[in-house]
Amino acid sequence: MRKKIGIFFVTLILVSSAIYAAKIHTVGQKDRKFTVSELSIAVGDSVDFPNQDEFFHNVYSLSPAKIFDLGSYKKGESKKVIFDKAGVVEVKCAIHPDMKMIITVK
Ligand SMILES: [Cu+2]
Repeated sequence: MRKKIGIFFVTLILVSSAIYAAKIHTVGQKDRKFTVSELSIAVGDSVDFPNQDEFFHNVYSLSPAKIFDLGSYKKGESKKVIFDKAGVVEVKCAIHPDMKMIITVK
């Protein structure tokens, strides 16, 4: 009986983790701005950062919930970041100081 209960819970965990599939969100860089100023995502989700401008951008963050630096890249290129920790992440561009957006990871 105890073994059956154990199997039941293991199955339950496997099924519930399969139901939640991590999502991929998109935040572009267009006209020297991020296409979204705020985004709310779940832990484990990723965000794709396509450059849609004619010039380079360098997306990065120094927020403790996710520190990253994608380096500078040109139009048509995109880089993806996986957000594995809950918290508020301020995303900026190293080339254009006015470019800012917030990702809330829950
Ligand atoms: Cu930029």
